[in-house]
Amino acid sequence: MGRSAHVDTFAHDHLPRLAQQPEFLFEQPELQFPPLLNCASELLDRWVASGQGERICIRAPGGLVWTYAELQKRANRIAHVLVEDMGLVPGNRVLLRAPNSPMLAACWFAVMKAGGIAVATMPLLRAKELAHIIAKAQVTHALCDARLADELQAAMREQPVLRQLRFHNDDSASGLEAAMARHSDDFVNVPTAAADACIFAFTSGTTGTPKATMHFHRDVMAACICWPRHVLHPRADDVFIGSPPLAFTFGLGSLLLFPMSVGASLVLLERTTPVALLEAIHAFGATVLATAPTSYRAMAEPARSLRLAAEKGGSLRKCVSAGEALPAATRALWKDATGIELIDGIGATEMLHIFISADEAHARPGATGTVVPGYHACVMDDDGHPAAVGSVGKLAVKGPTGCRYLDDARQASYVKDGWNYTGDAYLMDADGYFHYQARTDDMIISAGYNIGAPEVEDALMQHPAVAECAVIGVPDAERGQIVKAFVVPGAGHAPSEALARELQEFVKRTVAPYKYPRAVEFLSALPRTETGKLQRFRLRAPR
Ligand code: 3UK
Repeated sequence: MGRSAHVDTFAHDHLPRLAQQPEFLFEQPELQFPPLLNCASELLDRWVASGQGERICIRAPGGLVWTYAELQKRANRIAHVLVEDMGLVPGNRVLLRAPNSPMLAACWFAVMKAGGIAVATMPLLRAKELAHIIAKAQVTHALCDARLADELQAAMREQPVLRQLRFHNDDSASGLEAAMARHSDDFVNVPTAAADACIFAFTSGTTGTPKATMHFHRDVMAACICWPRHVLHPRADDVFIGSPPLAFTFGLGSLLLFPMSVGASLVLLERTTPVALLEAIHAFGATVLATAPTSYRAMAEPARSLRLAAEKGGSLRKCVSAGEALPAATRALWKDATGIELIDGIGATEMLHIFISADEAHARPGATGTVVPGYHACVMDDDGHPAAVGSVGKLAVKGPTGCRYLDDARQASYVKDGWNYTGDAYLMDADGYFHYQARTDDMIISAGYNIGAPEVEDALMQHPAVAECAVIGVPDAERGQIVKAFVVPGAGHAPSEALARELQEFVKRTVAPYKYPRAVEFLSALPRTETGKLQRFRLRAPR
């Protein structure tokens, strides 16, 4: 490993002990990284240096178009502001707060160039959550969209460790844009080590307090190599679009890093409701779409008349689903509406990106896919031994990326014997396809039967009256737990006793009858995180 370029050694000083780290595997030639590596040089500067700086990099609504050279100049100017005006030294943590936007991308690369550590945050976070992040990561600097100033300023008052803050989207003399104008658009990147931390990604926190995961420059590059090269197969003429925030590593990879790793272009959208996203796909001629399963479900009907797919005269050629289990019903619905077979992939903040997936030619309904080259995956029994083919156990993975929690006792439950345990119950079939069952703590055990909530949800979603649904186990004196379904009725369907009974009978006819929801409750919406993930714990809480 190269000598660290970090002057502020906070990240290094807070790595999990070596014995508690996962095993890292670099089995392929393209994963042999040099000792010095700065991911901004690889993903951004490389294109300009090779004479391709005029390629289009970022587009956004309102007609904004930045070439690779233009993005580089902005990132360079911001890097100067960070170092010369704000006193950043390599290894400092820089909080980023903005909706998906070109300036957020420029700020992210500026932090990489200056050798800092980017701590991107979800736009909807409040002062309390921001204060937790600032304290945990000991954030010293922040670059923030002026429209999101209030909550950050409130958090800063509580956490004086954050000393330096600049706003962009700000016309004032003290704003970031004015400061950028005073600096050169050339910048010599800090020669970071491949094993220097460059991002702290906070988990989306569907349970417990959010954890910070640490990733290195080499991890970023490994993520750009493994899944994109072996499963997504992006092209230089692709136009990427999607909804996940860049603060979520699904969004960071799929909407910024992966397109730039092949010199493609990307569209950054602030508004990504199903209708807005569909309009943008059309308006920008997007070819690769990344979003969550619920979003595909909501877009399917309106997409039908739009003929989005390249084969039907549109532009779209690849659709990626991640973040939550993809119900077979949603895969079928999207295929029927658009003609496009979804590319499902399971990733995790701890692993940086996707490690099990299947491309459109190898997709199998009900399975996430096979292990992504570069990674190893195994379903383990309760003793930490590989489970028999076809039996349910805990998913364990290892590869070039892995879990490093910042100062967190939960490291010992995610990493055991060198394997990363994602917290998911899976089975592997004889063909090496991995089938998602549930989160390990979401398996429902009712009268001795193991029932995975997603299987019941999938059955319910095949009923035309169901827009969205979620299934949990609730305590029951007689059966231990019973299956309970929360259902959001679709347009034109009103909640009623009769509808509840009809749904129960429908599930009994679709899957083994013992799995049917003995309780049904209607809701107008399901509780979700900003990353689109269902918050089952909020359904479990007595209301
Ligand atoms: C669940 C899935 C079944 C699973 C993520 C792609 O979701 C991401 O990261 P998070 O840390 O959550 C991880 C957990 O989410 N999950 C994600 N994708 C799938 N379950 N099928 C899927 N396709 O429980 C996993 O352990 O928020 C996804 C890329 C980067 C990411 N960070």
